[in-house]
Amino acid sequence: MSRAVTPSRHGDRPGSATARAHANLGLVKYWGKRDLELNLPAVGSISAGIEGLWTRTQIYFSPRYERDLLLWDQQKASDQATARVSRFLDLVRSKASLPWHAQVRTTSNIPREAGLASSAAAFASLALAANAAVGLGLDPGELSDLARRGSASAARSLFGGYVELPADEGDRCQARRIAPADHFPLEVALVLAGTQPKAVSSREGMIRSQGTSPFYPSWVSAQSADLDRARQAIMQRDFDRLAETAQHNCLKMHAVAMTSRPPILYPNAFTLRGIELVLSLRQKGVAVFFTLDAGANLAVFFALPCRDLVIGTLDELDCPVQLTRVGGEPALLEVGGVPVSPTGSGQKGPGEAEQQNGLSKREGDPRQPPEGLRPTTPDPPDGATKTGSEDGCAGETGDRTRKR
Ligand code: 2P0
Repeated sequence: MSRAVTPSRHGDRPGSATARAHANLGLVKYWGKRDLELNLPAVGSISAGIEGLWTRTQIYFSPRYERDLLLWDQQKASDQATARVSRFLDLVRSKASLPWHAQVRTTSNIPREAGLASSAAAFASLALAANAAVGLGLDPGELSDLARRGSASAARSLFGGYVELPADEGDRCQARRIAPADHFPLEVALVLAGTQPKAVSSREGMIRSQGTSPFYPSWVSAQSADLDRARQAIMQRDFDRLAETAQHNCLKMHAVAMTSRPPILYPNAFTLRGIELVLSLRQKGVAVFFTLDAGANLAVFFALPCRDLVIGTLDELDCPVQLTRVGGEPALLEVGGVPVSPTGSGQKGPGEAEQQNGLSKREGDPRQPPEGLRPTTPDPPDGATKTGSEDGCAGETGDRTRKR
């Protein structure tokens, strides 16, 4: 699609806009590509938007620029990262029949390339801002299709709450919202077990897995059943069904990664201990489950009544923990210098002012690796001996998770 645009129609700052988008974490994972050039997924996926992880992107197209410039937190980005953004902007320029280059400035509280969906938030916010800056007028579905070309998971960040990106046939693939976050409100503890950039990117990992893991074909063939289960669980607010499906799907994805040649190991010792702790809570009937993307950081989803129990148990890890929830509505903040956010300020999104680093002091710095893993397992905190039913946080009986 090519639409002639007039960037100068936006006031006295032609071709500029700012948008915010959030990270999302796969509950049913995307791992594999059907088309490398068009970045089409080989499998469908379902994600949850993460309220506390966001990226804010400002874009400014101008005939004065000779090339694209990318600034990350006011620092010039690497040539590689700039080239990736430039390739994405070529798509926008082609759709808009616009020759101008752009300056792109991002601010984010997400550790980069650490399995916390930094590229999803980055390309979703970039797509949203670029669309507005050049007046393309793409709707959310079309925008998600565009964002997918930058990073497939970015398609899911064009919507908050629970989102599905199907593995459609053809050369398009748009995400769609399954349910808003308040349909099935869940809390999330992000256990920051390793926030350094991963050794193997998702893209490289997927290509390697497709070519070498003996389990890749069965991973692909079982995916639609997992998608059906997770979709139904979300619609029915069935915590246990979602928990079992998400955990199993996560472990399958990592089994495929681990059995690639050379192997790809994203979890570390902290991650594995965290998984053990979550599984022990689940055995006691606590409404909690884990997942991890292409990185060591563990995402622990739980029902609100279980909060103290879950946090107290995760405390054993001595890792920074960021508390947040499912959410993550994207927002267009300004166009041509004119605020357009729903709040009217166009300046701060939910939690932005309070969470410039995404963490309270107690929770530590997400960019610092945790200190050593404790050698022994201490007694569980007081709450950990309770069963779910005693404090209202059992998998199927907690207030927030009861089936309708
Ligand atoms: C997911 N991941 O569903 C899975 C789980 C990583 C592991 O979506 O190559 O960074 O840019 O399209 O979008 C990460 O995938 O990969 C991802 P590209 P992307 O959350």
